[in-house]
Amino acid sequence: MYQTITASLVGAATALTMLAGAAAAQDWRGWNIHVEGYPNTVAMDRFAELVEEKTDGEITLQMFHGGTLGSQPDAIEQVRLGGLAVGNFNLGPIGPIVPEANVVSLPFIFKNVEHMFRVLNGEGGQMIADGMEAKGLIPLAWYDAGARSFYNGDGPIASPEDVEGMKVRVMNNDLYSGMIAEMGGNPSPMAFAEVYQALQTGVVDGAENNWPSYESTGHYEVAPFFSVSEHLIIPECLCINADAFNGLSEEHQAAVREAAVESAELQRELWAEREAASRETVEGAGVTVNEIADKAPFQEAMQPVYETYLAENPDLRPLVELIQSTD
Ligand code: GTR
Repeated sequence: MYQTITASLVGAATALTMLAGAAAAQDWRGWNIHVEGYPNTVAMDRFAELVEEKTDGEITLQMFHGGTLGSQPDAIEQVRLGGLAVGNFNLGPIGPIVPEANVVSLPFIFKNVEHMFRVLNGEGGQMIADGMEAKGLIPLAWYDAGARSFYNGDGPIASPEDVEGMKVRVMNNDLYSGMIAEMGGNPSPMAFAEVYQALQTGVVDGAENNWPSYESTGHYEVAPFFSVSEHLIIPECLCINADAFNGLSEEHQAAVREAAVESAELQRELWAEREAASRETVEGAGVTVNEIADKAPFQEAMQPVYETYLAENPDLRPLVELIQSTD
């Protein structure tokens, strides 16, 4: 009898310990759109390792790469709602949900990538992060995504007039559709995964992206003219569901944030290398690179895009001006 009671007490205690353990341990799932070896993929895997290490295995993260868990707009919703814990997102498709974050999708708003990071590290970055958190997403760190330029199959784009009548794939965001329409082109919002085939079959005539994505997707094979317009410099985030993050202990919050910052440092290093390597790869494959000496006509053509954005978001004028006046 005595033994039976002891045994069941021990059993109950074990079950309780297991339960407590289960409540503390967290198994996260993460989304990423890119292929193996891409800087963001490597950096998100590193984030997963670091989170596990720094929380002594109390938080684990399983990463799903290549967009296997869905398109980017869907994945953003999933992280907002908590179906997924984390994701590496471009701020382009976050813009339609978070007006403050949409400011980075104004063409030519940043002078270069360094300027973008200076803004993100200051008050402007805080305003963007606060806007995102209010919509359920916390940006733990910022990734580099370089500058985006136009590419197509028919010949170089040297001036906005060359875009006239062209069907151009853009990410889902009205600002990008406006950007193409202002040059007389036909914007075609479409998921990243569909672009190769759309270019190949002529559903679109062109698209726009940075060097690494132009190369990793093979778009250069079907759109071999790359015109260096650098019309958009859009940051990316390592984003987490706000409730998941705010529900962590202070120690775990610090550990996860540290892991994200280290992951971003790695991403930016790898990004610099990959930008150069991708350019070399596509040039080696016969891509014609058209440097655009004078970008002023493109910048002027974008004025109506700014006017529409500011008319729809008058309260964000200070943020636009803050970015424009940041050195
Ligand atoms: C890439 C970016 C992806 C995705 C893609 C696109 O540069 O890293 O997150 O936004 O562009 O054009 O859809």
